[in-house]
Amino acid sequence: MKIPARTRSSLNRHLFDDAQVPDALRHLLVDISRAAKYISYAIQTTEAGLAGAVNQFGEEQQKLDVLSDDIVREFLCENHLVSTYVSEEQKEVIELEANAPYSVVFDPLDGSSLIEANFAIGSIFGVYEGNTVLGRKPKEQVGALYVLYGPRTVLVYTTGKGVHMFILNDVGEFILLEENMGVADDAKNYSPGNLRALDENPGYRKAMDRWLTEHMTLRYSGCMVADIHHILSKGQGVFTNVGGSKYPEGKLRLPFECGPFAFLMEQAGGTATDGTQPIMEKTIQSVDQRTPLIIGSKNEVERIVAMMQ
Ligand code: P6P
Repeated sequence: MKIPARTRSSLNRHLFDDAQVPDALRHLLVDISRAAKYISYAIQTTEAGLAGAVNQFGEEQQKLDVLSDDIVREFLCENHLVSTYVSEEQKEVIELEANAPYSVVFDPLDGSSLIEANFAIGSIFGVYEGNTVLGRKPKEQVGALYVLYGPRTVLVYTTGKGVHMFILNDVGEFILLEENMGVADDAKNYSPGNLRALDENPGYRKAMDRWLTEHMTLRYSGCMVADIHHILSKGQGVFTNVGGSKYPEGKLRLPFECGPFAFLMEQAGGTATDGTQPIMEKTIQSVDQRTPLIIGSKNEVERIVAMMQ
């Protein structure tokens, strides 16, 4: 029987036909997308501002980031494909099944402090082959994806063959919205985090002054998933979170925040560095390892690095 022409491209079908990844990786990525649907639902139905309190039925409401972590864990256990995982919500590497083929890093709900302000927040995932993430480099990832819970819930993934965006439709399926998202070499927008470092980091101050004098457009929400998605969806921009006294290595974590985004951004034609080396080349030494991050349009990243030398 001839396979019907493609009328809609689901995530599952795109992973099979376009990414052509091994079935086990496709299964794992689809399961991660299933977890994201439940997180999206939890965000929509939890009375904002009551997260982590008691709901109108007197039931204890878990904080949404704890609930999101539990949801992801449930799906990572269900498919017997995950050997270990590293979560922003867990202090140690969590071991599931020793002989399973993949290890996963994730931030189940990045930007959760913004929930009560009803800002867009997101989940970040990276996938490695094998049974450990410690000692690995982000360039070894076989998959990276994020889900942005905004006015629309979108999922963006790469497995090394470009960056592709899907939207969660009314029947709960992620449907292809845009293939091969790209980032231009020059930026018009800037997204500067950890501004408390401006007074202590002269190079960062120089970069900020230049963005202001060149009248570039500021776009910053406080959630890196939304801010870096802004770069990918606009096709240009730069996002920074660099060191200062409060966070000497910057605020963001290498394993489950900067590593997955570095893979995605390089696949989109951009770049990601800590100011001295590519994020993709940094060895993960601990689950909560922080790193400075300058990510986005190549030429702008290079200009910032030169000023911060
Ligand atoms: P700052 C959110 O908590 C987060 O981890 C990132 O999503 C975001 O970019 C950063 O922290 C915000 O940092 O310094 O602006 O509060």
